[in-house]
Amino acid sequence: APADEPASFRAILVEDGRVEPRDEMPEGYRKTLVRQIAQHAHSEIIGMQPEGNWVSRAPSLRRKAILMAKVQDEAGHGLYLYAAAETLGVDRADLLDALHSGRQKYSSIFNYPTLTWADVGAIGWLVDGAAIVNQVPLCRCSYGPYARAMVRVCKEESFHQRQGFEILHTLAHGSQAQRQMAQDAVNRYWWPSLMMFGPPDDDSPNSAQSMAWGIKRFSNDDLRQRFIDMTVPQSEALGLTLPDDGLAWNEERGHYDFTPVDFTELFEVIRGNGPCNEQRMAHRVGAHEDGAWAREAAAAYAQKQAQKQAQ
Ligand code: FAQ
Repeated sequence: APADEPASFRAILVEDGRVEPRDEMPEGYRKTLVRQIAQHAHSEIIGMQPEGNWVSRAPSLRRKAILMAKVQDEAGHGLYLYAAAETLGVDRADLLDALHSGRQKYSSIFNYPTLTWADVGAIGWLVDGAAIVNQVPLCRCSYGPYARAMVRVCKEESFHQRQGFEILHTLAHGSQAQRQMAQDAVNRYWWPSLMMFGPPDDDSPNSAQSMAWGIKRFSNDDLRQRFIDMTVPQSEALGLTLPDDGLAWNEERGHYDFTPVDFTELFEVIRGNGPCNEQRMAHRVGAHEDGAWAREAAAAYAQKQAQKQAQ
């Protein structure tokens, strides 16, 4: 255990209790949580862009209304998570600065383009599906505010996953061209979705400490396997294939075998060399700059109210 670990903190972990903002905690624990929660929040906010790209081109009024609600949910998750990070004594404005200057990361998955309407289905089914598998255990994270935030987020992600599945189901049972569009989207999003779980366990510098602290409950590889096991039967229900010839049920392991993931692609995307990294960051920074007037107005209003109350 780190030298600065208070006995009271250890006692909470041993009892599988929740660490709350006022509790003493090691500095490393606080820093790790800020890193993970901020990255998670940034992912939700940047994650609005790929699907937002299709709001104005959704194929029907019903699809458009559903997609707008989904994208707004992601904004809500992001704000909710920034609030959870703020309980650790950091400032939201500083976290945004860290995102905009590239000091903090966001999920690799949002650096891929959404080329067709079927991509909206593939993101809902696969990306939200992977997010749920990763986040359900986070509902039991040792840090109370993060764990509680995850409960509501997971409920909304379940709805997102179903809407994606339903889009793909409709396309897969439509015309030949629609079927092909659905299959193409799944082919492009499958491997990047597996990369969302992070590097393999033996190449994951943060895992051991995060698991010892009860922040992560399962390893990156275990969650990746769980996602694959859950998704293969769903692909069969959709009538679509997953782009991996190596997928096969392994009776002995009780899991699906699969071809090893090419993690050089993940590391390249994290380094900034994915297909859309530049575009995503430019759009985010631009939106932040365009919003300066709203932040200034809110600050001026708050100041005025405070002055009135002081009088
Ligand atoms: N992309 O030592 P580890 C969503 C970084 S879902 C980018 O294994 P850790 C919902 C990692 O930060 C997506 N970077 O790290 C949605 C670390 O770098 P650092 C968001 C990655 O933290 C759906 C380094 O590599 N979900 O937004 C990635 O123990 C649809 C070494 O890795 C979450 O953030 C990656 N894929 O495990 C929204 C979940 N993988 O920080 C819109 C919470 C790893 O030391 C539309 N986060 N890195 O500089 C987690 O569970 C963990 O942070 C992991 C990584 C599992 C992502």
